Amino acid sequence: MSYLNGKVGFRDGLLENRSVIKRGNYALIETDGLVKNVIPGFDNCDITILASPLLGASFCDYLITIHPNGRTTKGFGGDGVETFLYIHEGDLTVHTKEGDKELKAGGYVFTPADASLSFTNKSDKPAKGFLYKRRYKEVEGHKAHLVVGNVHELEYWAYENMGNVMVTDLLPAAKDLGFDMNFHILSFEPGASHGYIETHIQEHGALLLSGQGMYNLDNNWYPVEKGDYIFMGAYCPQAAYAVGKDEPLTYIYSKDCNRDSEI
Ligand code: UGY
Ligand code: MN
Repeated sequence: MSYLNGKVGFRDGLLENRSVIKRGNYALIETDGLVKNVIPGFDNCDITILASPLLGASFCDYLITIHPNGRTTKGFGGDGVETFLYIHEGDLTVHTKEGDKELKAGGYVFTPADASLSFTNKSDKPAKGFLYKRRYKEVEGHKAHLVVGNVHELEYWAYENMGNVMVTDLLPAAKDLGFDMNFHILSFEPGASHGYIETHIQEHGALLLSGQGMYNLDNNWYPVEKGDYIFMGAYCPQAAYAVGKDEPLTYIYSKDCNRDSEI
């Protein structure tokens, strides 16, 4: 059952679900089973909290549907918390210190920790997004800044010299130590895969935007598809094969960067 897939009430088949939760290590969360969470400060929005510290993540991820006239009433984040919003369907007006910015599908906004994120859906259709917040880790002499963009206007390049895997960075963290995290998009043509099973300290929260694949999480293989969410905790071994015929396996994901480990 989920308000997101329209499957509610009596079910024809057995109760079954692909979600797997290994707290602190990884989680695969499919759409079926997700419920709405009420969060003060959001008007006329449906929100589901995905990753959180209760799952073992140092950040929070959310699915958000902003209905027509839906809006933030007090700003999200700020006071040391940075935020990011990616819109995968619909239009949204974001209110920034540089004025109002119009996000279309593929649009995104990063708001640094000294400002909060606010928006209004002025359109007559719902806007659907992937929302993120994290406590910012400062580093002397550097500072993150507001970023507004659209993934359809970014340059993509071959991932680790593999022409059937494309990647892009949504934030300028590779050139700016002020950013302590980045968002990326990775896209695997059917049959493509990572070149190795990664093991690294960084955490990820990934939303699958298209396609199907087999995902390795801590050396367990899981079928995955568009709409699934994956949390990968620090040091969780991870890799994917894309399967299917026509559609690439594409996901947007966060990754912390540019900071030493705490001790
Ligand atoms: O950037 C990354 O660490 C990315 N390659 N990880 C992943 O796709 N699971
Ligand atoms: Mn990784």
